[in-house]
Amino acid sequence: MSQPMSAAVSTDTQGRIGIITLHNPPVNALSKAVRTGVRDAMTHLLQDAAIDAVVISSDIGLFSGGADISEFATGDVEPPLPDVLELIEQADKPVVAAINGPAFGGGLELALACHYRVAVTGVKVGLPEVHLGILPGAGGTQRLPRLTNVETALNMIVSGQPAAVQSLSGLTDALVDTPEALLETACNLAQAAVGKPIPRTSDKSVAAVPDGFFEGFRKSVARQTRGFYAPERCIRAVEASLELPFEQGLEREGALFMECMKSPQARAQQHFFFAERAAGHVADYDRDTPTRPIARVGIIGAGTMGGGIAMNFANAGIPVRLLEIKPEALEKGLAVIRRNYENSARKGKLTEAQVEQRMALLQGTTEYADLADVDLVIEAVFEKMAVKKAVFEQLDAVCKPGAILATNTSTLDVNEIARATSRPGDVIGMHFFSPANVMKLLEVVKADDTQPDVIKTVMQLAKTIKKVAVLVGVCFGFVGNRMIEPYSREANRLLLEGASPQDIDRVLYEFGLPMGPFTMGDMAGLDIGYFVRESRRDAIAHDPSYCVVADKLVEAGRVGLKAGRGAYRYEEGNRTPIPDPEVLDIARQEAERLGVQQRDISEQEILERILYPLINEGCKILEEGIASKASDIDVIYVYGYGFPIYRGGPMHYAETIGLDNILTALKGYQKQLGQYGQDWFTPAPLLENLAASGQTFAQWAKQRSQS
Ligand code: 3H9
Repeated sequence: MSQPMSAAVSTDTQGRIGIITLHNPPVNALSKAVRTGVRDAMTHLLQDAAIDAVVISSDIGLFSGGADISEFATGDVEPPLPDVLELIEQADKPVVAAINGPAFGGGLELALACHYRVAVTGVKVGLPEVHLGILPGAGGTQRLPRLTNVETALNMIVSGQPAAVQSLSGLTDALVDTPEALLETACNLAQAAVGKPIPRTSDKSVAAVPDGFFEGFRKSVARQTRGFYAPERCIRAVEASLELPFEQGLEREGALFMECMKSPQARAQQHFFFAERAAGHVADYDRDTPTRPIARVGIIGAGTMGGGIAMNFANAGIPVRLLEIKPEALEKGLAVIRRNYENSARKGKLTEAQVEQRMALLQGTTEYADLADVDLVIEAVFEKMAVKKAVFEQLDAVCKPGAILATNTSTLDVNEIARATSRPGDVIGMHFFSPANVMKLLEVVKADDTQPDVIKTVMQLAKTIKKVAVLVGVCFGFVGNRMIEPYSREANRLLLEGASPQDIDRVLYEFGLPMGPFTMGDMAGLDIGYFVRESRRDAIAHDPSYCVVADKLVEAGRVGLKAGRGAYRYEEGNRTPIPDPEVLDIARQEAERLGVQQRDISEQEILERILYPLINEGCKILEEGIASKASDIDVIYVYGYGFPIYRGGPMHYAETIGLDNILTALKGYQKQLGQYGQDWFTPAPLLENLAASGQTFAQWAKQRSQS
């Protein structure tokens, strides 16, 4: 008879085996109720003379997603997870973990503390704490090296990547093929262990590693861990498993865990964990809103963007019709996709058979009529309103009723595009980021008439194609590109005032971005920004200093890497940017012409001048309702623009600096800027309000939703 210890944990018996079952949907997080429940259940079963052994299992699809991250902020750790696991490991009756589904973080640590582990083949296990800015703090860094080996443990803990349970030699004592067979096998194993010496992981020793192993490992991960605080602490904790006896190793792990937990990076990364999930909580639809089935997709344009978008669907097993008007362009597009897949195969990421399966899902066409039966069509043609409208008129004529018509525009008015059709309710923006087959972000743009079921369908479809979708409203550039505008504008203005491209790039690289604005601009092509400026000269005409150096560079043929010259120069066949005095000369001449005094500019000023206007724009975007939450902006910037995740995104970063400090700095720069550019620094009313009231973005959003 099953006895609930708490709503989240129950006990049952099978003969002389006690079974503890976790039930804390959605992920069996090890919240206070679960830790208390497991501790009480263990204590009860260990005292029960009718019980010889214990099995710990789960009755939801996961074994456990680990510690309850939402409890970290409360500071309530009682009963501490390490103490509960100590109780399990020191039990004088054998304890078996029955791992039915994913076991992550504290969930895997729970299993590691048991005396035996049985798992379903294929289940993923991992210690992803590093992604939350912390390390496994319930014995994972000491027990995993003892059960597997140091190298496996280091790789798992520092990368945070999960592995299939069967690939981890030493971890499990038995594997079963189906979840149905698990409990019986676990109970049999428990029964067979009765009366035998109890194999405690803490009693095992760690196999030695060659001299210099840890230094070699540090070097091998230096690039991907640049700027992060937790990975080095993870390494030190695993080192302790070799250097110290188990108990002292646990203490060292605990101390390193607390160091990480107190770091601003942990707060930022945990903020981001919830931000990413909150992006999927959208007020425009609810549980009852239907979705439209998407079995076949059409894509207009087989260029870099269209091809990348098409690959996402083929990767997810969804057939695609790829349309180009010119057969040569179509052939070229399909050939590029094949080459991309073949490169992946060469790197061992795909098999030859998978390449062929994916290519078979991509059917080229030059006829709009072939899109008559698709459920969703995504347009990825030249970024000009007239061209887009012509495409949507054609789609309106050929697509079946109910088909979703999406545009991949990165700047244009989706309402105007929707009005080119007789069915604006079916029109939506799907703004992919380049390269579209790699970048995780998808800005989903709702226009005035977009129907809730269309929004819900596209938001859910994003998950199917492994994108993180953020719903945004219509304005020039939506969220991401609108905010990048002040970022590049100020970088250019600083160049005019005397900072060099390499100074500016270095400051942003050290802040944590993958590269600074000038290296990025050269890679993308400076002509792209130039064309955008050409299309909005009216809006910028009042400021003759606006990106003036960038304009001069383009006009001198310095369009970036592809020309071997941009904000830097490049040697033939080499992508390394080389500082070029000619660029500084151009900046000097322009400064003289405009009466701008060149000077030495501090690193702090460079950072603030570039990031604070971007944050200010974020505030305007929030106030206008273009983004519904500050955390959505953070998700867009981390996944779309490489903003360092350990700073939580620009809006979280703003709160760590203090909104009042940002406001003061903006006002200071506004005064300092002189004749040109002052208006760009006008603080957003929302920033003024929050700085005055001391409210956070989240508190403001909550208040707004209630009013
Ligand atoms: C740890 O264990 C520390 C220990 O070493 C030491 C302690 C002393 N806690 O992702 P989903 C929520 S640190 C609280 O959409 P999926 C999530 O916010 C932990 N909540 O589902 C969402 O809520 P909502 C180490 C959590 O099926 C809902 O559950 N563990 C937690 O796509 C569904 O989540 C990790 O880092 C949690 N641990 O993926 C694993 N996990 O519906 C973190 C999820 O309100 N979790 N939620 O938006 C994951 O990676 C994925 O959630 C998982 C399921 C793969 C488990």
